Amino acid sequence: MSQKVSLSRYLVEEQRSKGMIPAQLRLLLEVVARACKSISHAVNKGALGDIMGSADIENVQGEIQKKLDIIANEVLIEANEWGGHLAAMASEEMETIHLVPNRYPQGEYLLMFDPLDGSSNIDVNVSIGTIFSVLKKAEDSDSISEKDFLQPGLQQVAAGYCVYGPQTTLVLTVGDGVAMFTLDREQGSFVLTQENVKVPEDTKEFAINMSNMRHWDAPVKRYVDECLQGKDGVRGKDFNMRWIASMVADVHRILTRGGVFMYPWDKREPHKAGKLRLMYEANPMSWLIEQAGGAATNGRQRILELQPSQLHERVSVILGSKNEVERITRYHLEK
Ligand code: P6P
Repeated sequence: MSQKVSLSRYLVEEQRSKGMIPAQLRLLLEVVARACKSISHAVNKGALGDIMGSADIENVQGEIQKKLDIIANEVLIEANEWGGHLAAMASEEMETIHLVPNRYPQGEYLLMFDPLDGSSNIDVNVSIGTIFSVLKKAEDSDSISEKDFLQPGLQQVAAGYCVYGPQTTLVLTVGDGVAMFTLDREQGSFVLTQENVKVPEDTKEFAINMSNMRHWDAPVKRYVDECLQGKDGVRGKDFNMRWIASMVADVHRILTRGGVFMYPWDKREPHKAGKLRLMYEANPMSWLIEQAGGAATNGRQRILELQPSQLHERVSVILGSKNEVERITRYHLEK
């Protein structure tokens, strides 16, 4: 039987062969992976632990937090504070950035995360996940502030997610392709189960919340209508549809078998660019998709090139199989 490659061994060998994972970044990724293991353990308890349901607290997004949202956020904060690899953290669940306490040494990395994406699915036992993105602080930056985080997605040095589903799988890129690690619960470690992940350039599967159809902009409606016309329409093939309402699960399916995911701007809240957050949802997922040969735009621009103006800003997201994303983007640019 071929020897199992642990996450730690993968990171060491990647550094040895490609020089892309310096020791502090390796420590960061191992700490985040351990935090995800703890979150997976809490999620898997379900109703057996006092962790289901709402915490009856509203977060910065105006959403009522689930108990597990708070638990996951605290696990990530506590795991990353003491290691000396971070300067600061930012989370979907916290209005402002979280500086590493003075009692610990400061590092050069900035960590952003959505601690538990898709948490509306917790109580119905549907896959959820943790999304994370890593940036480097500017060399000359001594007092860290929110503006240190406002870097385009192209500046990321690592990004990934951990999906808590039938398997707990960590998916990671440091800019040298995408690798997947499945949690071996007997050993308690993440084991490499796929590398050089590739998203097929074409697909017959789209993901969007169809209940918002009447609110979509014309290019999105045109694209979805053509998919629904199937082989008798301009696309000449039938399409399937999936919507898990958990971005991590939908993106994992696309990285595994292709597809296109859309959460576009719509007329419900026209002043908002979209529902999903740029810094800790769209940017890490877009980099993973691009590293696997896919594409990611906001309908008009490459997501990774967008210059953020605030920590929790939202963005329209169209990502997945390259040829589908290019078609949808073309429809937007023709409008
Ligand atoms: P809707 C989960 O709340 C999330 O942020 C993403 O994970 C998911 O893709 C989307 O929102 C689901 O939104 O409007 O379909 O419930």
